[in-house]
Amino acid sequence: MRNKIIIPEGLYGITGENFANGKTNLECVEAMIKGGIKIIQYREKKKSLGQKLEEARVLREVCRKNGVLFIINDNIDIALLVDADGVHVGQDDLPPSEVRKLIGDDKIIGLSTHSPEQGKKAFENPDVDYLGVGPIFPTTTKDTAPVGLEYLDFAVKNLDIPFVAIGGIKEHNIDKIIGHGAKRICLVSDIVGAPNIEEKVKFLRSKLEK
Ligand code: TZP
Ligand code: MG
Repeated sequence: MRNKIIIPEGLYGITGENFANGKTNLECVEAMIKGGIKIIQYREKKKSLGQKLEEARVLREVCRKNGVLFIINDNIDIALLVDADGVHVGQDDLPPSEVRKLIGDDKIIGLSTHSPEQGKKAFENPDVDYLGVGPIFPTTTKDTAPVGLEYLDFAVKNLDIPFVAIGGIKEHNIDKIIGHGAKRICLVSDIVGAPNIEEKVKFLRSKLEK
C-alpha cells in the first residue's frame, strides 16, 4: 500500500562525504537538519559495511531525535539493522517487490528512474513509494547520463507519485527545476560542499517551500 508514510515536499538531503570538503557525514547531516531538511538519505559508496553500519546507527538516532525521515541507499541489511524508515534502490538493485518482502509494509521504498519508461513502470508498481527522477543535468556525483528536463516534464505531467528531482542541480539552476513543477528536489554536492550548510539549506528552502 502506497503513501502510508508521507514523503515530505521540499529539499531531500543526501550525504556525500567525498564532496564535503573535509566535513563528516554526521556534521553534514546535523547541519542539514538545522537548516530544516525533513528527509535524509545515507548514501556512502566508499566505506566498509561495518563502517557504514556504525555511521548509519548514529545518523539514524540523530534523525529520529529530530523527527527527520532516514533512508538508506542500497544496503537493505543496514536499513533493517538500524531500523531506518526506508531504503532507496536503483535499477540494478533488488526489485522493489523483493525489497518489500524483506523490509515489510511499514517502510518506504524509493527507486531511481532515468527515463519515462522506467518512471511509468515504477509508478505502476505498488511497492514503490517514491521515485528519483534524474540525473537532470550532468553531474560528477553519479555515473549515469543526464536525462534532461524532458523526463522531469513527463514525471510532473504523468506520474502521480512523489518524486525527487536530482542530478546536477545547484543554487544557480534550482529555479528552473522549481519552474518545471518539481516539489521535491535533491542537491548533493552543492549542499554538502557549501561553506555553511545550514544557511545554504535555509536559502534553498526559501525558494522551494513557499
Ligand atoms: N542519483 C541521480 S544523480 C545523483 C544521484 C544520487 C547524484 C546527484 O549529485 P549532485 O551533486 O546533486 O549532482
Ligand atoms: Mg543503488
